[in-house]
Amino acid sequence: MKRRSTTLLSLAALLAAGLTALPAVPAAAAESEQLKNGTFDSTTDPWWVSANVTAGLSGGRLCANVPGGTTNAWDAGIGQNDIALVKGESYRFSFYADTAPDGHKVRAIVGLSAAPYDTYFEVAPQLSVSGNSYAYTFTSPVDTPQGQVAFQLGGSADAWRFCLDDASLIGGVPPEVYKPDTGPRVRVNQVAYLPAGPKNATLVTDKTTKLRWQLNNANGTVAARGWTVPKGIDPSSGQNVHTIDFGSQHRPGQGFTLIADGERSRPFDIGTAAYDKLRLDAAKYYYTQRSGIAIRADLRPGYARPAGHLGTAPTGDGAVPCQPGVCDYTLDVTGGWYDAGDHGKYVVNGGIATWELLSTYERSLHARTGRPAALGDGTLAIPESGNGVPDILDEARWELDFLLKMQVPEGHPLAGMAHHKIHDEKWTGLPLLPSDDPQKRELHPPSTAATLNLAATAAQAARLYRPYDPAFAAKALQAARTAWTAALAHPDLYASANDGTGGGAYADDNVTDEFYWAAAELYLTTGEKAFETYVLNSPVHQADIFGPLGYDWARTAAAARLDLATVPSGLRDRREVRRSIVSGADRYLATLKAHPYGIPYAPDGNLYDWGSNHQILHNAVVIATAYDLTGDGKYRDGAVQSMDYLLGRNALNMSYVTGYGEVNSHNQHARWYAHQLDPKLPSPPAGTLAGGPNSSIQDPFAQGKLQGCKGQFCYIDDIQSWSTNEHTVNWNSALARLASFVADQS
Ligand code: 9MR
Repeated sequence: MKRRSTTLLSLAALLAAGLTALPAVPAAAAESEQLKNGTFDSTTDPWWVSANVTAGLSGGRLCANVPGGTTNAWDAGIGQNDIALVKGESYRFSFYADTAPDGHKVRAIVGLSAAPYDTYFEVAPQLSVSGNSYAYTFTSPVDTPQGQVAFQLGGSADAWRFCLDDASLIGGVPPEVYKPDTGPRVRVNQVAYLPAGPKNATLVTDKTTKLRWQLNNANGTVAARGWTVPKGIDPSSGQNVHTIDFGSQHRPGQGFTLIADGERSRPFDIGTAAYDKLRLDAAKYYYTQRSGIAIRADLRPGYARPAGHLGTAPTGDGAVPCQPGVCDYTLDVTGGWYDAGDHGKYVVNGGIATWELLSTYERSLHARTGRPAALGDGTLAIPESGNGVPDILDEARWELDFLLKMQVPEGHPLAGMAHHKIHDEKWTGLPLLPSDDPQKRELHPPSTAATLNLAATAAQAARLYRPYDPAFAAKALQAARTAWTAALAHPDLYASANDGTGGGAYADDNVTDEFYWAAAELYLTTGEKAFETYVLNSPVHQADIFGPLGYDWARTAAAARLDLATVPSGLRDRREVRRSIVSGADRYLATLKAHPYGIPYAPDGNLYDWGSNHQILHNAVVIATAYDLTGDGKYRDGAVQSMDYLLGRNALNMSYVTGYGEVNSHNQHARWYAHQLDPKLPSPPAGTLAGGPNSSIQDPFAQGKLQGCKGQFCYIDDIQSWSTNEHTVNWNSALARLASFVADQS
């Protein structure tokens, strides 16, 4: 049945009101309907219906009786297949729907009808008993003859009825132009500037000559005034910008605003409290990432959930087999942290994240401003709080125990090597609690990179846990030695870039940096000559490793270099090592000074990398370490200033840390913090870092909205944008580390 759409109604209303300015109508000939029989006048063909649903015609609609008691949205549904989608073409997807009882949701998708069942567009509107029309525009990221429109109806405890009419997918429509709401043009750190720290802001304006600015207190009185400095076009955003330096203002307070060019910034504080909290929140993130343990409501109100992936095969991690043909044993790999928004657990990424948490703690032992008690026992509200061990060590231990379980046991081929990863056989949809994951779990082949990651982190753990748990320290060191020997015997077992179904590939075919890192940690813990010699002879040791992109899970040389520079040892050329940190920091500081948004990040070709936010943090960590080494305030200020960008001084005018700043990322791609898709689920916890701008926008959602984006604009706070807006353990560790440094500067 053809219903009058709400668009037509409002157009009629406009005409009745005497308004003649009609929206531009695209040439009708270019538009073409892709769905067959969306009006259900005499039949429901060619729509399919899942076996557990009964559907038929009712009042010129297709009505479906949906059973209760299913788990996932895709456990029940109706749809149509064999729809040709054209890459780069925009489509208007529209339908009418009603429901009984009121308030049910439908997950309406356009995707692939065959494995791997990719979703190109999805919405989940809440339906009403009286019925509504819905219309959306998206751009297809692929060419396929196997497109599908589906209405997923599962996941409800109770039975319900869904009725559909006027389903339409029209190709050739003008693309929807996505324009982010960037708010006031004065861009500040929306959280806090340190009283004694640098205070900078960026003004977006067409004006090319200097302008007046003023800083207002919360009560509206003027606290400071000055002139902007015009900077021209900023390549990272394409905007014409000025900078504002109000560093002369030292008095603490809340609710300041900065006014320039007729615009008032979002409010911010001058104070230190936010960083004490951020240090803890960034580290508290890990508890709710834990696998194999129920998350307690008393420790994380709103985040309680059953333990995920306990038990055995096929869906538990208690006795996980390998992928077919890879091994003939099973391993108990329960525990550890989930990597990100998915349920995978990856040794290389878990390893670098563990190193960074451990290093946050280790820095507090050695740095001039370090305060070990700040992350000590009782600070993180975790089950182990009160056991006499610093909480940050307890949290890292949860992952370390898992990493050790990934090592191939004695008596098997490749004994001593570490399996690269363990995850689902196939990708799952969102939302999905870890405890509801129906997929088969599999171990993937051992790799040299994973083995060296294990060696490095277990060796580091051995020195840090020795005062608290000597037996664990000894076990960790033994595992590290075993891994090191195994890696030397199998130096080129690389994880395949094609092994990315059901989990991330984390492929890396250059492991000279991982060898260097493992040798460095083994040396720092044991002081043994053989490891020192390996470090000194490594081609990475003298190399210039501080390039524009920050260190990360694949580029681990900096982990070694930073520790060799800061952890006490008798390393023969330790002075040169320390000097290399300072010269890397000088370069990052020069980048920051030249950047009108004040960041130590200017990637080649302005190509923001996947997870750019943590790379910015990592470059800032190098600057912070130069301060720890030299005590020179310019490095302290550079590191502190880098935080401004993450907390709102950026082209999008948003904080990338959940719960921090007036406008902040809170829809990160996540299966169990999927509040955007299911209001009963929480958003990510406060202190969760979003990956941030990623020029390559690999996910279809971002491709539909951000095509042609420039640098800083390649980000969208939507749960579907897994390439710009995921959260992950190795990014939050960067936040924990820098937040900890900044908190120590108060
Ligand atoms: O952060 C990872 C990025 O560097 C890689 O290029 C990308 C592709 O392998 O994977 C990213 O990591 C994701 C992983 O594959 C799966 N879990 C979520 C991770 C963050 O998006």
